[in-house]
Amino acid sequence: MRLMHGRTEAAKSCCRTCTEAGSRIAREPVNSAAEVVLSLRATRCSERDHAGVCAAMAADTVVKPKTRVKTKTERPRLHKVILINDDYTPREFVVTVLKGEFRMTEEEAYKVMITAHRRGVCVVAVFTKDVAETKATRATDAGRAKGYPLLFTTEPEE
Ligand code: TYC
Repeated sequence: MRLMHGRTEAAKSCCRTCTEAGSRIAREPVNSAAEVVLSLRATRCSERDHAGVCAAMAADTVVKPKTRVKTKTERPRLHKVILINDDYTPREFVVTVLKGEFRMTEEEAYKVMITAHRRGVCVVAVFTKDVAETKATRATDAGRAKGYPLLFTTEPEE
């Protein structure tokens, strides 16, 4: 069988019964979203066991979808780590924590620290939820270990 303008066409048959079966299929419209390829492999055809031939026809039916399944992988939402100002933690200690936990240079860390100092808060960086929470906890714990109220929080990015 061959696909012809959305219909199948009997390519070859080996007996009258099969020709009729083929023609019947040929008259049936093909699903527009699918290409139906039917191959006849009637090696031992006869009127008597033509049911077997039809079964072979059915078994050889391959449906090849024309439409493609597009997998959409959504990126994980990022979370901000926010540094909160306080009146007690020494500036230099804040800089040290930023450098150690967030791999910042002295200059970057100072800018973040001074922004939090002046404005009350400063976004340090964005990470996946897990990483943001782990880093915020570790940085906050570093301050607590020294008796400082240094605080890092997290929140999801818009
Ligand atoms: N405000 C603190 C001080 O003057 C320094 C500081 C800056 C502390 C930023 C926390 O998030 C902070 N010693």
